Amino acid sequence: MSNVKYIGVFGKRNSGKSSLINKLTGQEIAIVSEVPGTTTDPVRKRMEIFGLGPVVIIDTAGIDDEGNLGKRRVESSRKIISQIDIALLLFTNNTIDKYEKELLKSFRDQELPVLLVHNQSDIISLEEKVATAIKEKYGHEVIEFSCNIFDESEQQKLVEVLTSHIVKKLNETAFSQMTILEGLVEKDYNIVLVCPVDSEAPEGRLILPQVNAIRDVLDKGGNAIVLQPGNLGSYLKSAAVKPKLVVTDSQAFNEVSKIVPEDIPLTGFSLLLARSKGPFVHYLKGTRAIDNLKEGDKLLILESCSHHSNCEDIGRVKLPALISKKCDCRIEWDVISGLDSLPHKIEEYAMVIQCGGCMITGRQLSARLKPAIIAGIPVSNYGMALAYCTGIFERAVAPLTVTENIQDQN
Ligand SMILES: Nc1nc2c(ncn2[C@@H]2O[C@H](COP(=O)(O)OP(=O)(O)OP(=O)(O)O)[C@@H](O)[C@H]2O)c(=O)[nH]1
Ligand SMILES: [Mg+2]
Repeated sequence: MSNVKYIGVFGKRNSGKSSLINKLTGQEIAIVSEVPGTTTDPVRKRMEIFGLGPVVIIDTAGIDDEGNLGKRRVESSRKIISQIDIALLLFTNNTIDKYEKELLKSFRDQELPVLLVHNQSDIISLEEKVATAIKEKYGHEVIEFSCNIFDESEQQKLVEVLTSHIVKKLNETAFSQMTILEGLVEKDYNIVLVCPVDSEAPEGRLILPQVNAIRDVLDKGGNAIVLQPGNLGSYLKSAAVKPKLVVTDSQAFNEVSKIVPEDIPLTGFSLLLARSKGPFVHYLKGTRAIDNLKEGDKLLILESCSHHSNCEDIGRVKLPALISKKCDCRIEWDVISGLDSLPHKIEEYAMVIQCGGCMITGRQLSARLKPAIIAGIPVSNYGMALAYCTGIFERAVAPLTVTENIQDQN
């Protein structure tokens, strides 16, 4: 699961967004100039922030850009909103006008943490009455900043204050994410983890959900029994204590379900992943809507990594074929790759299916699905939809729906 935090920097042209990023990173990575509209496409820079770990800072084009090209730049800046964990909104000259107001509204709609930064305070300093009015109206403190302090140690102090605000805000508003076995493992529980080591398994290692599960069992003081499907039957026969739960790779579910007696709860890693990250309650309901799909309905497949991955085959080939077969009709599908926002005409789709989202944060995932959920479109994810189509869904979700810990993280 990705722990990298994404920080978006927004504001009008020439407010000093690129300058501020250079100060934060201590490098001249973004081009700065007095010409409004210098930054055109979003620019990403990875760095470490003490107390926070790795972050990606995203520089954006001015939100007041004009003309045809300018409008497209504004659009690309806006797209960043659904990809970040915190926004820094820069303004100058004590002025918050329609541009900043619109942005603040978008941030609020996405429940995105925001820091308001009054930049260029060396030219015009922040007025107390403006800061108070902003606090009253929007509930945000304003941080006074300048990128143009001659004394280097004074400049560094300002950077440290800003950084500590970022760390504080992100820690306060940390998007709650369940651990993979949250509510399913306690001290001394025996949890069997079935991890096939076949041609599809990566060379020399386990995959992330398997590693996370082992770690979670150990953290809670339980016992992780890790084995391959072929050893499961003899283990269960000889085990003195019945396991509290068996978790299997979903591909081996059918084989494993024949071995595990009905009175032992059984689930799959991909379902645990879906539960720990994403709007699980919506997934549960939405997945069952596969039965309602009819001839010509259109699916929207959301693939959250833009690089080539083996999920590509699941989303573009396996899943549509399985769904068509399950509902016995021809369906169509579009794929959105990367972190682009959902299409405006989301209502055209009968269902939205999201990948596991291993490369993105829980907030990014929920922000992506929110428009579909608001529009009342059923949402599901790869693991859950596959489980549904292969007939293992009900048994595999049963252990996850009896825990009192289901969080609706939308
Ligand atoms: N005096 C002063 N000048 C600043 C400050 N911050 C930025 N500038 C200057 O303002 C101009 C614009 O700065 P940029 O960092 O390029 O602004 P930007 O918001 O990235 O602008 P666009 O990319 O055009 O949207 C440059 O000439 C900077 O040197 C500041 O705090 N004080
Ligand atoms: Mg710039």
